[in-house]
Amino acid sequence: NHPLLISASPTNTNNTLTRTSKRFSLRVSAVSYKKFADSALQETSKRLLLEPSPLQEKYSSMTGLDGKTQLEMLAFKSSRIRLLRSMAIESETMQVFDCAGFMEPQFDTPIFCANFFTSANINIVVLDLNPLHQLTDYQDKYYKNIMSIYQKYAEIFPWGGKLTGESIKFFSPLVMWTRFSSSQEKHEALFSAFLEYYQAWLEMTVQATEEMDPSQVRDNCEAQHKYLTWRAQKDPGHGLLRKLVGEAKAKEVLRDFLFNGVNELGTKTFIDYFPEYQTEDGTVSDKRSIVGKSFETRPWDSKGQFIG
Ligand code: BLA
Repeated sequence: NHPLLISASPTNTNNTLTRTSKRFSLRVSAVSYKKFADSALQETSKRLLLEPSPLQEKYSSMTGLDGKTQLEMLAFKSSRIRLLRSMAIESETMQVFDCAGFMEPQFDTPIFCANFFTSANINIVVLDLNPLHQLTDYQDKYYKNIMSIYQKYAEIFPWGGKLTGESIKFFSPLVMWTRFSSSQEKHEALFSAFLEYYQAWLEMTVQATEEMDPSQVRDNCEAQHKYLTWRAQKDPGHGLLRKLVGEAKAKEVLRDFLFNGVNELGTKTFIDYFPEYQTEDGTVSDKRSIVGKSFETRPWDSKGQFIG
């Protein structure tokens, strides 16, 4: 129990107790992602002054409609990090972890993105520093020198096969996209990969120089807004989240917590950014994808060059 968590929810005097008892009950299940968030926060507070996000008062924990599934949220900010948030979902049959870090728009540093879904049979993993821009300069600046991080895990976590084609432009050459069945070894490797990617993101965050040119700041802001708009509308976790907490609550969690900023950072709509999703009557298509599944193999070479 790190002090950050307790200071984050001053109103919940029971916090320590709930978390301790949950930890205990977790010993029966194979995987818990709670320590992932704890470790990331610990690393962050070594480098930056973290404050609780105003979102933390509204979102700390929820119970699913089944009365059993637990959802736990953490949300922090710092002078340069607009939002660092995580959600861990735990039930008897499944564990989900969604952790993201979004910068203030004066910075063009990538978005930290860890999305882990674990059920009895399968793990679905995306771990990446999602790029804000697609330019070669940008790739060189942020990824070229750290491709070794990806290479270190390439063998144990091979490319997960075809995915929603639209997703690839939100991923960087560093992305770890993989599926595997659970084993102690894989889960330990996932933990160290998570921390290593997180450390790389943290280092970029600390080193980043603030953009002074208003048009560049606008570009960063729009790129982040486009990203949030995509994920708030089409993220693959939506279906499960709706099942767990119901339609209305899921929408609120998605737009206000997980992809916070979608209502504040810009005014463009989903259709403005992704017109190919417009249906005859002007609404957004329910389809997850227009282009379909693609990229059977990794579309970047080991140096991070896009090979399509
Ligand atoms: C599956 N999650 C997936 C897949 C991807 C991602 C690529 C494979 C299916 C596909 O190709 O769409 C993750 N996709 C991402 C991420 C980005 C993206 C991170 O575009 C970022 C830009 N996953 C979660 C959460 C839940 C979850 C919070 O992150 C549940 C609450 C569940 N993901 C989940 C499930 C599947 C999945 C159940 C398998 C079902 C499916 O493929 O539809």
